[in-house]
Amino acid sequence: MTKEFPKGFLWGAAASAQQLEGASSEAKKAKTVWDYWYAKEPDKFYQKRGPEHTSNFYYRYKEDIVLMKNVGFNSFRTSISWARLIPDGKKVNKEAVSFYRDLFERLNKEGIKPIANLFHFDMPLRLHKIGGWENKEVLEEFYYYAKVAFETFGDLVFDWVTFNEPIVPIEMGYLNDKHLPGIWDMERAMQAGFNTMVAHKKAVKAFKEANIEGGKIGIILNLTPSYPKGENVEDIRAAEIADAFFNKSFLDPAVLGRYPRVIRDVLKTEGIKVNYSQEELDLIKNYKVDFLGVNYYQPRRVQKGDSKSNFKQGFEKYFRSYKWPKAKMNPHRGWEIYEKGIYDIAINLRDCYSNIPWFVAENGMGVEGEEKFIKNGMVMDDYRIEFMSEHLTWLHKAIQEGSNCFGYHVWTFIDNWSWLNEYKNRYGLYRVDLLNQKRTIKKSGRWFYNLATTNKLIE
Ligand code: BGP
Repeated sequence: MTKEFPKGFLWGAAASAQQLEGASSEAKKAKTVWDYWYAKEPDKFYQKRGPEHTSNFYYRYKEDIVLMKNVGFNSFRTSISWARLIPDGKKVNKEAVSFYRDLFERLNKEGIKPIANLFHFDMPLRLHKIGGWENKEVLEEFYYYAKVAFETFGDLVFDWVTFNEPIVPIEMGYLNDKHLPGIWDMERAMQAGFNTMVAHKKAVKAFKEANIEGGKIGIILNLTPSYPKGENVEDIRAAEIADAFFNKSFLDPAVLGRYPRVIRDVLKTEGIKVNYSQEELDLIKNYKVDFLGVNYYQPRRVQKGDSKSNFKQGFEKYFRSYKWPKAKMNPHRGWEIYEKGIYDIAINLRDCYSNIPWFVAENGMGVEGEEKFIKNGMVMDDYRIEFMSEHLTWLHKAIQEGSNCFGYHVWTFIDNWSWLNEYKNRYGLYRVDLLNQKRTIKKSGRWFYNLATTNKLIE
C-alpha cells in the first residue's frame, strides 16, 4: 500500500549544538553545564566520554550537508549554542556568527530548510552558577540572546524554535540527578519550570519585535500520551494528573496561553508556591506559538499513586508508572514502542489545541551495540525501518483525518553523542566510526531517501 504525504511535507532530522558540534572549548565558545560537569565528574558519563567526543559537525558540516542531501532531506533542525554565540552574555562572537551563517546559507542553497532552535539543554555555565532558570535575571539574558539570534540570522532562517523539550532539564535536574543541579525538590522544579515558560514567552515576544518577514516561531515538546492501567476512577485520575504535569504544563501555556486547572489544584493542595508577577501572566496569555514540534519516543503508562509518598520529592503520591504487560519493547534500548501514540497525539492537537500546525520534531529508535547488525560494511537496521514505517502509518492516518501535521524529523541523521549516555544508543541514518569519524550510510538511510524524495511511504 502506498501512503502519500501532503505536498511540501518536511522530511529531515533533528540535532543539537552540544551533541553534534564538538569544538566545545574552541572558537571562543564559553563553557556550558555539560562541559563543566564532565570536567568535574567524568565517571558519570558512559565510557567517560564527554561533550568534546561528538561527531565534529563544527568542522565537518560542509561534507555533512552533502550526506543530508544523500538521504533526501528537505529540512534540518539544530540548535544554536548560546555559549558560542554570546560567550560573556554581552559581546557577540564573530566566529560563531560566521559558522552559523555559513551553515544556514549552505543548507538553504541545497534546498534544506533550516529550523533553528535556541535552547537544547546547554545552559551556559556562568548562568548556571547564578541559579539557571531559577533566577529571573537569566530570563532577561535569554531575551537578549533571542534578539541577537533573530537579528543575526533572521535573513537566513524563517522557522524558529525557542526550546527543545523544556521539561527535560527540569525533570532530570530537579527531580533526578541526570542533569544539573541534580537534586530532588518539587518546589524548585515548579519555579524553574514556570520561569522556563516565561523565558520562552520572552523569546516569542523578541521574535514578534524582530518582525521577520515570513517568519514563524514555535516550541518543541516531548509529549508522552498517558494511558491508565485500569478503567477505574483512581487510575484514570492518575493518568489525568500525569498528562497535566508532563504534557499540558508546557503545551497549554505555549499554545493556549494558560495553565491547566489540575496543576493549580495539586500545587495548592500541596502548599507549593510559585513566584510570578502580573506582567509574566500577561506574557503567557499574549504570546502564543505559531506552530508546535513534537518529539515522540514512548508513551507513559500509569496507575494510581501511593498516598504515603512525599510530593516534595516526586509525583508518586499522584501517579506511579507501571509496565503494560502487552507492551512491545525496543529490545535494544528498553523503551516501549507504541506507534499508535503518535496518532493519539495528532488527534488531541486537532481536537483540543485548535488544530495547530505541528510536525514530528523527533522520532527514532536508539540501539545499543548496533555493530552486531553490520553486514558487508553496512548496518542492516530493518528494525529502524519498521519503527519509522509503523509510526508514519499512524501519522498518515491522523493527517487523513484532518490533523495539521506538516513534517517528520527523525532523531537523528548521524549517530551522535547523547548527554550522560555518550554513544550508547545509536540513532543515526548514518553510522559514525568513533575512531576515524567516518560516516557510513545505514540501510535505513537508503530507505529514508526513497521516502523523502517520493513523499510516499510504500509498504
Ligand atoms: C531526546 C533529546 C535528544 C536525544 C534523544 C535521545 O529527548 O531531545 O537530545 O538525546 O532524546 O535520547 P537518548 O540519547 O538518551 O537515547
